[in-house]
Amino acid sequence: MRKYSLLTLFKHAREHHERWPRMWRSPAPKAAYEVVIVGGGGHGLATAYYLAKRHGVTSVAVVEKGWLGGGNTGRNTTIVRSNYLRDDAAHLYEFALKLWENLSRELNFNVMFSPRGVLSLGHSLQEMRDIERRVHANRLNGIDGEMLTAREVQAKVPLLNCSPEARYPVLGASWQPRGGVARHDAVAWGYARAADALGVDLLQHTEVRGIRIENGAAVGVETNRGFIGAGKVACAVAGHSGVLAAMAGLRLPIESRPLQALVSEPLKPCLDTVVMSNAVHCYISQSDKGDLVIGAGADSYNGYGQRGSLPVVEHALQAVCELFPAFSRVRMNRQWGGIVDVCPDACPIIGKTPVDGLYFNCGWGTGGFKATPGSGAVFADTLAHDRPHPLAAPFSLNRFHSGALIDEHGAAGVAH
Ligand code: FAD
Ligand code: PYC
Repeated sequence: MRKYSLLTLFKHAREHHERWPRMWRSPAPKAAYEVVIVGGGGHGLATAYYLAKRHGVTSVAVVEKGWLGGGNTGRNTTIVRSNYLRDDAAHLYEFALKLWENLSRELNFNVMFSPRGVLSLGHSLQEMRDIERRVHANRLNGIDGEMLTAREVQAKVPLLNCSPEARYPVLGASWQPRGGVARHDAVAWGYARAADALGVDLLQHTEVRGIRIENGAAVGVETNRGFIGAGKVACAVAGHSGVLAAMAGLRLPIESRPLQALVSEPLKPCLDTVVMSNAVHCYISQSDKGDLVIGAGADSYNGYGQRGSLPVVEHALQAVCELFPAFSRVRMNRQWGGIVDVCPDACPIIGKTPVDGLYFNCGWGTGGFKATPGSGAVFADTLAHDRPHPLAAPFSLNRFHSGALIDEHGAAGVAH
């Protein structure tokens, strides 16, 4: 093996840090684009990428008021799974999971997708019945899933307190082996770099302040950098969906709520799956860096602040200590919040609005990270063909008029 002196290593590291190529351009806005996507989170960036890659639509701008991936995409606990109860939702999330499985290769960017399995614990007979129903429904849809006994759960997660004396004893769990976690920033960066390479303009620090509508159709967006014309305006702004909709005179059935997460100091590897518990209520995994990544329920009030209240975080940590007594002395490093966009049926809205040329992809609430590739692919298809992609059709805004809601509160895994 070649040996390097410390000085050589230092010089090498410095040089490479100084000469990193930019991953995407920073262009000035053009006067107009075929499609303007508002929101540079994972969903907006994935939509831009698939528009260019699969549909040859390259006159596209992604308009982001902050930095790419700085919203919920860069703030979430990165759990990826497809074990939803209803057929329509299960098909959509499974489509996304299949894209995750090849995403690093597709983007030539390591998104660190780690299919380490997701456990959903059952702590009561009713919860076990609900979990089992979901596993059966998943298997009928060709989605992997198994029921585990408490003993099998204990064997998978030795640190978990499976004592029958616990306040809410672990009775068993569902297990989706193909689920797991991914590196959230990398997903945004990978899509951004690939979209830029295909000619998409990524406009950061560009805030949409108005949607210009002429003769009942959206014709562009007013921004802090001037007016940008658009053949189609596609909003993927998560917690700000209500704000953008109001700019077009629309009201969406969406509530914006804070959802918090926190990470601990790094530990040696001790947890190699994702554990979710609805009853005690927390979800936890260990990042490749060693931090425990922890989350809980949404704060119960509406708001646009990217922070939440202390009781929710305290409650999550009580749950972690109850499930994992060995973690009770672990120190927490950081806490933050995102703004999640929650629909009454805990399912997204994808597609057209009553305003011609204006489309929304929103309402993913507490669970849209896992959907990122699938959401981008079906939204791009919907925009390119001006009709809903078959997987997106059940998730139209119209379901709130027809009553065809798709209740996924049980599978959401997050109290809200
Ligand atoms: P975002 O990433 O929020 O992107 C929207 C972008 O729009 C933002 O960057 C914002 O700055 C921009 N924007 C807003 N208004 C404007 C404007 N006027 N002009 C220009 N730009 C604008 N999901 C899972 O599947 N698994 C999880 O484990 C999970 N955990 C979560 C934990 C937390 C704490 C949070 C907050 C969310 C979690 N989620 C999870 C949900 C998931 O993060 C989101 O559903 C998903 O990331 C939404 O992606 P997005 O691209 O639609 O939104
Ligand atoms: O949707 O799996 C999920 C999830 C876990 C934590 C937040 N959302």
